[in-house]
Amino acid sequence: MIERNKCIANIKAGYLFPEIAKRRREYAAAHPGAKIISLGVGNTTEPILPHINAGLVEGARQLATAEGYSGYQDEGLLALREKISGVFYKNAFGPEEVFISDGAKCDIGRLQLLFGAGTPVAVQDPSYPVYVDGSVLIGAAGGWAGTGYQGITYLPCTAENNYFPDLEKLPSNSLFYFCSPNNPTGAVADRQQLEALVKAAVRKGVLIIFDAAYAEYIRDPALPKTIYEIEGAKTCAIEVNSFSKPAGFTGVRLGWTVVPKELKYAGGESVNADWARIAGTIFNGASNIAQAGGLAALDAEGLKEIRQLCDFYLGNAKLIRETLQNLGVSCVGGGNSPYIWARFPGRDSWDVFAEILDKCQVVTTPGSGFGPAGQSFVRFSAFGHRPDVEEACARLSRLNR
Ligand code: PGU
Repeated sequence: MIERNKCIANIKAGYLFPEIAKRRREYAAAHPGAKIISLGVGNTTEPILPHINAGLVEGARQLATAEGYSGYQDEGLLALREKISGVFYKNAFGPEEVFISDGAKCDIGRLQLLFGAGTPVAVQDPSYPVYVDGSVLIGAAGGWAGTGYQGITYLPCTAENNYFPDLEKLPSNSLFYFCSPNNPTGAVADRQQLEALVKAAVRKGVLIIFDAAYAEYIRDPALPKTIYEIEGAKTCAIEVNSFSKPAGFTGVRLGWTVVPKELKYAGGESVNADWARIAGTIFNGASNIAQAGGLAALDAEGLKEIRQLCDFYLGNAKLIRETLQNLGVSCVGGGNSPYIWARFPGRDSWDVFAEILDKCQVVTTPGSGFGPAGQSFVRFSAFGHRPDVEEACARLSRLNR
């Protein structure tokens, strides 16, 4: 019979979030009637706001008309690509540099096809698990029959280094996943840090995949919302982004990836041209309805709704953070991001997860699931209905008993 892909044999048995869902189900089965509140997976909970929703509805209505009907839209609607460049990048990119996707996660997985097996990969530690699992899955780092996770360079981001990695340790000619505002720590890299990052990447021949999925949660105007605010970034960075967290599109599915024309491989070939080739070959575009919603999200009224929605979740984040601090738990994040990163010194993350579930019936995410430096931490997500978040905060006081 055909052999199994060795890369699948290399990957850890279960993806982090389904594992958490499984533990929640087991707890619920053993404790019938328990009202469990999830501050675990970062999944949006609030209804899509009216103007953006009207865009989605109109997109669907158009499909039923002779004039408005549309079929395949491989590269994404021209108007949406132009609007993304205008709203987020001051028109620094032509539409052929902005690729519409069905979400950031999907593109994070597909982007690895550009580099293939054996590519050295570096990540911030802790980081969103898709960077590491996606790399192992395609045989980057260790290669096809390779060493799996051992081939990945983990760059610790801890309180000691202000959640910014030691760039001296960044391997040359590698792919480096960098997420700001960070999932899970909530840390946001400042301008100086990103300048150092771009400089190091250019010097070492590193390609940065910059994940800006939480950029709209930044409230401090001094903090960069995109890597392209930094000079030189067009020659060393791809940026992925999403409508999921700013517009509540986690279930609608819409994102984008910027691949600048200036970005070149070692041999001088265009990364943009290859990405256009790959996207055109194995991806048939995001839903036309979702794209109509995206267009509405980026006009003046839609941008107001994005701000309103992010402010709501940031309000939750503030409640969670203050509650934890009042309990004497040291934590960071939550000010410019929807995640709070809480430290329980000397404890195992999964034990803390289990204790919070058992005493408070609140689901969190164990920090060790994001990398070795996440040990002893748990992540609290601010995505939840306000009464649930308030109830969860009230229950957290049971941790002291
Ligand atoms: N990038 C980052 C940094 C994320 O945290 C997430 C979702 C995504 C991308 C996915 O964006 P889409 O555009 O919706 O594809 N992180 C959530 C959900 C977990 C998951 O694996 O999807 C989280 O809880 O970390």
